[in-house]
Amino acid sequence: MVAADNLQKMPEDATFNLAAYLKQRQKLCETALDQAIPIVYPEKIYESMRYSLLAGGKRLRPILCLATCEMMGGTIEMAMPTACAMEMIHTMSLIHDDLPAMDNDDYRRGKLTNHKVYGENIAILAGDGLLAYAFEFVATQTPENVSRDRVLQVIARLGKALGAAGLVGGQVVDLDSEGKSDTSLETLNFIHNHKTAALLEACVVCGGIVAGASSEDVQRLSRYSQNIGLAFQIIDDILDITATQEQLGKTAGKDLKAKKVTYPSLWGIEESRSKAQQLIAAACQELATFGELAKPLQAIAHYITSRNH
Ligand code: GRG
Repeated sequence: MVAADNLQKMPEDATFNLAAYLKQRQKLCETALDQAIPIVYPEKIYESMRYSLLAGGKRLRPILCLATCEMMGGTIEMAMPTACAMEMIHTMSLIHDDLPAMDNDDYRRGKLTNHKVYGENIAILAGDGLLAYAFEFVATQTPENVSRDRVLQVIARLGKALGAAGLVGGQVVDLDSEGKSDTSLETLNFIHNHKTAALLEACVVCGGIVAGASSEDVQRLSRYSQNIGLAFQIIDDILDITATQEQLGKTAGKDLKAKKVTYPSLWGIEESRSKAQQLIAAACQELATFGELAKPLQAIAHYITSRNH
């Protein structure tokens, strides 16, 4: 959930209440996600999938997807299955990232990690189950007023964002870079453009595609989301140093312990913060052409740099 003290740092804007907006959207997403996966036989796997999927989290990805669809003239109903799929995929990536073979973490979203509760074998399968179901969900649940051609485009974009050309590729280079103090800025950017920005981009772009965005607008959305994606990761790196485990809901200070090169380790905290702000300004500028309709996406972009968890 969005902490009130966090939002006070947002630029003043009397016409748009981001805290209320996020709260309302989070609630919509929670309900849709809860309904998306009923528990049937074999119960254990559905319980494990639901354990991580419904463990909280900011729901930033589905909210971005819904907000973009609305900005481009679509409705929440049109984008909700895609938005839920994004959160399923994000959650599966967190489950696998936390495994002993990867980051080996005990806590996530303030709770024990999936493998700590269900065991490694079920955690791997819960991730696999969420990944497969995400695609099925988009294909079968997207309402009829979204053309099948758009649904196909969403599925293709999603596959690309997740595979070796996206999250998986970013994770591979991240694993390779562990403990290497000579990791270059270029490699660091590669990791985060793929590990973090690719899924955020898919959320925004697919929200636009569902609503029928033109290819020119898709390019704009793509540039907006690549900028917020990198800014998001810079802030994530800063929070790993400055925030507590309680605020993060996961182990703090992990990057330093793992001797990982991060943005603050290259630039320092203040310079990193200022680079993140520059990226957010550029992201907001990309959407200027949409006028008032861009307010939610622009406010979410600012929230990314002001968040404390
Ligand atoms: C996608 C097929 C497939 C495999 C996964 C493990 C892996 C490959 C990739 C790792 C991806 C990863 C964990 C990236 C980090 C992204 C990130 C910054 C997560 C934190 O996001 P928040 O702060 O978390 O939005 P909440 O809990 O609020 O949703």
